[in-house]
Amino acid sequence: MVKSAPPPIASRKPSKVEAIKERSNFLREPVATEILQDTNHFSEDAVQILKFHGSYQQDNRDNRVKGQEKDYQFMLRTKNPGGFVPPQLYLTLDQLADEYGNHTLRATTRQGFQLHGILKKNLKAAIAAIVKSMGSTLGACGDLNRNVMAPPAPFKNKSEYDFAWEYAQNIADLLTPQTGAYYEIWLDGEKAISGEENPEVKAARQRNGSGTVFHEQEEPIYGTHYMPRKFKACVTVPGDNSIDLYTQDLTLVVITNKQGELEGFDVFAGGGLGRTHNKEETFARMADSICYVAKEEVYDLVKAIVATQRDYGDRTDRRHARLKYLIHDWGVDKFRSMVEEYFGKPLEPFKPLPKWKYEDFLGWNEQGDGKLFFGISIDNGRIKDEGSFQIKTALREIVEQYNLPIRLTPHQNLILCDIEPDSKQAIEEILNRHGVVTDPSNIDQIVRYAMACPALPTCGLAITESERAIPGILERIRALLDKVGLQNEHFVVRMTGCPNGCARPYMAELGFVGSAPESYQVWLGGSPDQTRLAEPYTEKLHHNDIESFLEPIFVYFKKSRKKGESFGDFCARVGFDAIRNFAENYKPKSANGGGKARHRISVRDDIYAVLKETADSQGKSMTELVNEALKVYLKVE
Ligand code: SRM
Ligand code: SF4
Repeated sequence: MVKSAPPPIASRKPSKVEAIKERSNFLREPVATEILQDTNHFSEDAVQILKFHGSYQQDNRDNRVKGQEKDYQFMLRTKNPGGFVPPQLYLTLDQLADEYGNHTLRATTRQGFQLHGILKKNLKAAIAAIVKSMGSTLGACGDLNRNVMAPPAPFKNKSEYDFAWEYAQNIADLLTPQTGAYYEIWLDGEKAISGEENPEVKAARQRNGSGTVFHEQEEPIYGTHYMPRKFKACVTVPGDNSIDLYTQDLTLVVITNKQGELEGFDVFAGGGLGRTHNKEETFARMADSICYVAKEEVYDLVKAIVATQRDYGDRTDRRHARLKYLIHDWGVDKFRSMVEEYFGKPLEPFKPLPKWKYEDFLGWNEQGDGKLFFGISIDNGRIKDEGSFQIKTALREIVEQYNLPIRLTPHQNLILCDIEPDSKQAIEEILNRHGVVTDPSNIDQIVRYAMACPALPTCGLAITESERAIPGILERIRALLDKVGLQNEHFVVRMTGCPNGCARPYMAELGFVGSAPESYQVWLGGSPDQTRLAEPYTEKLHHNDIESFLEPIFVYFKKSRKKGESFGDFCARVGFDAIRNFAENYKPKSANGGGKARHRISVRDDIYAVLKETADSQGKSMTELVNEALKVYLKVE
């Protein structure tokens, strides 16, 4: 099969970022020059290139004052294939958060860590420290392959998990940018001390299928222009959907034989969630099954898919540049034939797979080699010390004392691995002493399965609050469920401050997507195992109206659900017309459920955040605190 020449970069005008990449001399400039300047921020062009190095220029949006310069700071994101963080790297990140950051670490939805609040003058020292602790931020952001995800549960007696981690690492290596820019800029040219690269991966990177590589270029796979947009991949095992496989550009599923030996991979492609409100041409999309590939050919197939997107992805409109749009516009058949051209032969049919399941593996679990692993729920991935809740200190103490590796989960949680059974009690004691809930059944299950993106104050794209708002909103949802008689009910709630979808809200059973200040678009109908896309039910729900909006829907669910049916499955089964019809005719029994009268007032988002923080640190409810404060202010006895 002979591959025809790829199209010229674009017959329409390429986007601004394409020219910035081209001018950058493989990600060097203008970052290399500007990092040496005594300024507190980078130019527009440098900001774009800096992303490829794993950092975003941000400003603290709480501190914005009209007419004054922004409070510039930087976010740093690590790349940890399969979420694996060795103990030394964890301790370095923990220290950097205190030394240069905002004293928090943020576990992300793609199994990485983020540091926030770093000043430009400290960026180089922070990146150098990460690299010297065997970590990396290279390619954590930017138009290239992002962190490769894999199931986080560290089973040692299930060979398919080993293969998933091995290939997640190898795909990450295969698609790592080859430019020397990273080491030149952040380590003064000193190459990182890293293990020998897998020779198979090295050879695969150079091997030209049919036009998959550029010869004699610093970047054999990416070329001068890198990818048209970010590219996201994961490797999982049959049945384990802890990595939200339908939302990825590329998913490989390990296929083993009866003896547990690796044979090959099933391949999905074309998932992605980012969209823009009121732009119908942008949408969340679930990945399609594409083919099966034998293990010997997996790198060539990955390269063929990457090359197809690299050469045919839209470089003129960044809102239309992800692989999902190429597959949507072409159809799966045309996509398959183009991949075949690069691959050099026909693709094999996809193999049947069992049903997907989602488990979070919180609490104590057997690892399968005599050791234990312990999954800890971290609210929205934010590792911080606050009042009597000192998870950051507890984790540092544990990792220091027991030298434990960590696996970050795609749900912003963390798993301590390789624990000797006789350390179990002492580790639990450290956590309890620092106010961390160790028994997952003591966590409200709505909170346990919920996620929110960072949004305000760090995210420049946030339309409204997310991470800071979700605790209060979940508390209110719990109260409402109790009120309508759904005491022990739980389902997947996810929230984002804008439609980009960073906490994957479109796969949730109840998704909140920021659509205006203090308001959310509401998505219903995703499944508990994230195998179905939700749909937008309403465009703008003010957060004050959450109870009146959700109450009829919960009552309908309680009344008409099938036995054991989850909230998301119920919404998808009955459909939005039926839900709307029920809601329109619904008459609440009494405004407050017949109990004591409660009145609702709204407070500004920033005041809400301080109120929540103070209430948490004082161990009081927010209502108690407001009443106390108002009593004093209004001089009420
Ligand atoms: Fe994201 C941009 C945070 C996972 C879709 N994402 C951003 C930025 C960098 C904002 C920006 O561009 O200025 C956010 C930084 C906020 C901050 O202050 O930290 C941000 N995204 C995150 C994280 C930290 C959210 C979290 O709660 O953990 C996740 C980091 C993952 C990592 O370690 O690499 C994160 N982002 C995702 C995911 C989920 C996933 O990958 O599984 C998605 C949806 C899946 C997808 O890509 O389709 C996602 N982020 C986006 C998009 C929309 C992309 C698109 O195709 O339209 C943007 C905006 C953009 O790229 O233009 C974005
Ligand atoms: Fe920012 Fe939007 Fe992503 Fe939230 S979903 S982190 S608001 S880009």
